[in-house]
Parts: sequence; structure tokens; C-alpha cells
Amino acid sequence: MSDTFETKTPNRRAFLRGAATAGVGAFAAGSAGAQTPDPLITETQEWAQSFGDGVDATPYGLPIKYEDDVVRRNVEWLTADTVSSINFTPIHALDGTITPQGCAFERHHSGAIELKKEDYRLMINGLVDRPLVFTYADLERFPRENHTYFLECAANTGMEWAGAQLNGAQFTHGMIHNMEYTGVPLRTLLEEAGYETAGKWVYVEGADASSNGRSIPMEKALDDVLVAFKANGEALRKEHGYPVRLVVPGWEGNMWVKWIRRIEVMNAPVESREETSKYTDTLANGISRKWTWEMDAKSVVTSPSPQSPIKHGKGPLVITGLAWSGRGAITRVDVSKDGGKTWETARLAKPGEKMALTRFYLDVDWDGEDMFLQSRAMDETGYVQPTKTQLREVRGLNSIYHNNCIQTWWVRPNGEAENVEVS
Ligand SMILES: Nc1nc2c(c(=O)[nH]1)N[C@H]1C(S)=C(S)[C@@H](COP(=O)(O)O)O[C@H]1N2
Ligand SMILES: [Mo]
Repeated sequence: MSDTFETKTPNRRAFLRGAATAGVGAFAAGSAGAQTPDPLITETQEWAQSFGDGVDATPYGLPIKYEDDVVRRNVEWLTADTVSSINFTPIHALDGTITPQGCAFERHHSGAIELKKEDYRLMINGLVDRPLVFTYADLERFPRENHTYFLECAANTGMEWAGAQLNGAQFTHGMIHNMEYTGVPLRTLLEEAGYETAGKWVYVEGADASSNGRSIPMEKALDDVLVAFKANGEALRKEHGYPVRLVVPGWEGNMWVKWIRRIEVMNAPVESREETSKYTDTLANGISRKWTWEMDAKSVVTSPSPQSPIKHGKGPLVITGLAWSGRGAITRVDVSKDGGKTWETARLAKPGEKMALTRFYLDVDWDGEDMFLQSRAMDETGYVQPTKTQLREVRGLNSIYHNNCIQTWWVRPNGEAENVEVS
């Protein structure tokens, strides 16, 4: 099969037609030149000689053992311990756009807590007519909505500012996940409490020891923020804030407070730790820029990539990746095979959705030569994902957060890929 691939394929469709006749046809005719019979086809296999598992063998299903390398991973040297740490989504091994909760990256400042629904309370206080406390059961009685959004930690790709560092899309770009959330608009709860016109901000905090408090402008709070209790149809996992978390579409992950316990309506921001000494961007002149809430448009080729090398040799190759923007929908993604000299427009699996991951594909006939693979996202505001050089011109070299530059994978003739910098 791979021979046919490499020698006789002027284009993909011709290859697929050729395979159908050369392979299956030759067997049916028993013609000379047919390969050794394939026992996987001609012999009754072990799995067809006895019964498989009955229903209920696994009341809540897990991925099959052959996929057990598709897991979250952390980078040990990044943090001193795993309680205040981060791990990464295996984006190199996933397809489509929805991230299963079981492998969606986690970021905790003081560990993932266990909080029962019965013990859950959500307080709204401050500049409101009626301070209120909701139980979980109360929240379930408000009209709900479903929306799919990405959450990206502001530190995603943060280790790559000075040069190519981590070898894999999981590690360079895996502080992201994309889920379908079910929840109550924060606006509904604020209206229930009767927010006052002097209330220009909300301060949101979690029930964990870190509390992770953040100030959010009232305009955003009333726009699309959700108080969510389901993700991808099921209860939130403990690590993502069970039983209730905040969803702040398009804005940096730190604002998506997990185990949310209190929302205070205020006339000014709190200037908490998480919005001053952290999650600000130190510019070249040493001055730190604050309030960079929106995540700029960004993309990455997820395969081929260092953890997902090409194993089939030259010929038809599916190049794929993810694109997203905190300012709206992705409208276009370009892919370069030569480090940004020339670009081809990729195919979007479906039209980009606002503040959600978009899957792109570029189906190519690989000549087996070196490639410097890049992707470049554009969003509906006309914003184009910058190169690393363009980003450094504005931001200098002291930044950690909000690195949305174009990524390069050097794919070699043997199919292996490496993180390199082509700025
Ligand atoms: N209560 C609380 N909320 C939190 C955090 C936290 O440590 N505690 N971490 C924040 C950060 S920095 C990020 S990036 C996201 C991560 O969400 P996830 O763990 O579901 O991926 O949650 C945010 N919300
Ligand atoms: Mo984060």
C-alpha cells in the first residue's frame, strides 16, 4: 500500500481509486502477484471466537487501553509542586474541537477541591438592592443556555518567548480546552439581586484556599458571562470547578473562577494579586500593561508536530490544527510549509464560531522534503496572528503571558518534527 502511495499517485483521488482495484480486486480474482494472504482478513481472529464484555462492564466508560497515551501531562521543572501548577491538554492527539473533560488541562493555585452540591453556596452582595445566596438547587431553576467556548490560560505558550523551548504542541499550546457549557447567564442572577447603577465592576472569587479573585467590568458581566454547572453535557469535573464555575468567553482563563462562591458588585476594580503582580505583561520599557483580558487570535498545527510525526512517508498527508480568537469567530487560517515564505489557505472543518476552537485542515501531497510548518489565524475583526518578531517589537522580551505568535514545526524527511524558531 505504501508503495502505491509513493510511486503512482499523481493525486489523491487517483490513489484512492488505484488502491481499490489493486488491493481488493487482486484478491477477489486470486490473480498472480497478489500479496501473501493477510491473516487479519483470512483467519478467524481471537476477538471473534468468544464474547466481548457485556453491558455494564464499565458503568462509566473510559478510553480503550490502546489510547492510554492520550493524557494530560505536566512539565515537572515548571512549578515547585503539583498543587499550584498546570498540566497540558494532549491537543496533538485530539481531533474535532470539543475537549473531553478527562484530558482537558488543569490549572490550580491551591489544588482541586471537593465541594458537594449540598454544601455549595453562591453569594451576590455589594451594590445590589437584595444581597442573595443561591444554593445549587436554586441555580437549576433559572433559565439556562448552552454555549461552546475555549478557555486559554494567559500563560499558554509563555515558555516560548525567548526561543523554541518545549518539544510538542501539547506543551507549547496545550493550556487550552473547548467545551460546551450549560449554565445561567450571570446577567440573570445580577438582575435577580438588583444591581445598582453605581455598580461598574463585579469581583468574583472561588471557594478554594487561593480564592483566585478577579475584577470583571460590569459590561462584560452583563454580556455573555455564564455561571456554568455542566460541561460537554455532564457535571463539571472536580478539577474544572465542580459544582459551579464562571465562564468568561474569549477572556483569559484566570478570570474563569472555579468553585465560584461570591460575586460582589463594586464601583471599582479590586486590583487583586491575580490582576496586578500576575496576569500583567511587562513591556520592553519595564512598565507592566494590565487588563489584557481578551485572548488575541492564535493557531497551531497539531499534526504533524513533535508528538505526532508523519509515519507513512511521502504522498497524501493531512495537516491539521486549531485556531481561536477571544474577539469573535475565526474567518481564515493560512498554512505555510516553508516557514512563512508562501501560504495556502486551509479548509475550516466548519465555519468559525465566536470564542470557540476552530479546526482546520490542509490536505497535501507531501514530496518527502523538509517542511517548516506554520499556521496563521485571522478573525472577524480583521486581526492577523503576528510573527514572533512582530510580537517582540511591541512586547519586548520580559513578557510571560499572552504569547500568540506564529509557531513553527520543522518536519524532516523521516517524518519527525521539532519545535524551531522562524521569527
Ligand atoms: N477558584 C479558582 N479558579 C481558577 C483557578 C484557581 O486556581 N482557583 N485557576 C484559574 C486559571 S489561572 C485558569 S487558566 C483556569 C483553568 O481552568 P481549568 O483548570 O478548568 O483548565 O481556571 C482559573 N480559575
Ligand atoms: Mo491561567
